[in-house]
Amino acid sequence: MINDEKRLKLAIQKSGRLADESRKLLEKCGINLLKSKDQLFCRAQNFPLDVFFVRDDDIPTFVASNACHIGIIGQNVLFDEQIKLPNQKIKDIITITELGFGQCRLSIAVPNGFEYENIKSLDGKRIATSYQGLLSKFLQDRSINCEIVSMQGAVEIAPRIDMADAVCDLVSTAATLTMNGLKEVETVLESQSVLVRNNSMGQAQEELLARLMLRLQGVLTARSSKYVMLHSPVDRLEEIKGVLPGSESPTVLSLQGRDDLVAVHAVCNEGVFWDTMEDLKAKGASSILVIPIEKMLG
Ligand code: PRT
Ligand code: ZN
Repeated sequence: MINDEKRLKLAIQKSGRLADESRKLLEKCGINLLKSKDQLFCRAQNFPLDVFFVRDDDIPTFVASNACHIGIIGQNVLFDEQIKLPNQKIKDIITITELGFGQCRLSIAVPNGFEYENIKSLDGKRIATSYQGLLSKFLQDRSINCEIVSMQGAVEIAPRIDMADAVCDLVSTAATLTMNGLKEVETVLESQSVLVRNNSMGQAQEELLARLMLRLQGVLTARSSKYVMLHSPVDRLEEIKGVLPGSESPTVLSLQGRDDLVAVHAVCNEGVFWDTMEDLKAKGASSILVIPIEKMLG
């Protein structure tokens, strides 16, 4: 029999915008999940991890109550619940790391015809939102008085049916706002998905979490890093090394039969964009290869 006390429990979104990326991240950490569509719980095959598939709004409660030790959630949901709910254990949930997916912003938007000058233009207005916690704090911090109209979805239609004068909703491309004749005027929060933890887990879980974090950091660092290989004229080597973004000590190798050229291999920790490559080429580099890195450790 498997000892439950020696397993780490993770809550992720069952279905929705964060579900696929959360699962993919676990796969990249070498953790295999066998899950049929409506399963609520899954025991990982090759790591002492149990995964619970729940609605994103329930993740803070799962983690706070120690039903799960860790969770993957959007900051927008986490912060909103932390403001709204009196439960101290929810307030005590800690963010371990940002995960770099599910990026969006919580914004206030008004109808195109609304003459908006600054935040004071919202004083006395009705704002529809599913994020009462974050919105009321944002307004309170700026001494703006509004009536908050609480809605669970379809917030963007509220001004059209005269339920509200403005909305406060999540935006990624802004296509939804545009389609509904709304314009963004204030950003309440920039958000992305994060890995969170509670403070109630035992020593066994702390150790498993440390093991998981090593893998996760490897995946996250690798994702933002690239392996660059190029040929550099010997007399321009220093100049070329200077252009390689975020690489500390590139490997320099001789090329057989060439004393004017060397091969340079480097792990670049920052984005390698087309303009970096053009810059390298302009400095005399040739045969430039930029390769994604799958995993990195140490
Ligand atoms: O069923 P469950 O409760 O688990 O899911 P849900 O329906 O509450 O959430 P879901 O799956 O829609 O979103 C989960 C999380 O994804 C959110 O909490 C955010 O952290 C993140 N996220 C990232 C987004 C968006 N981008 C996003 N664009 N969540 C929602 N949207 C919606 C937004 O509400 C609006 O309706 O997309 C529309 C706007 O998109 P654009 O591209 O037109 O601007
Ligand atoms: Zn939800």
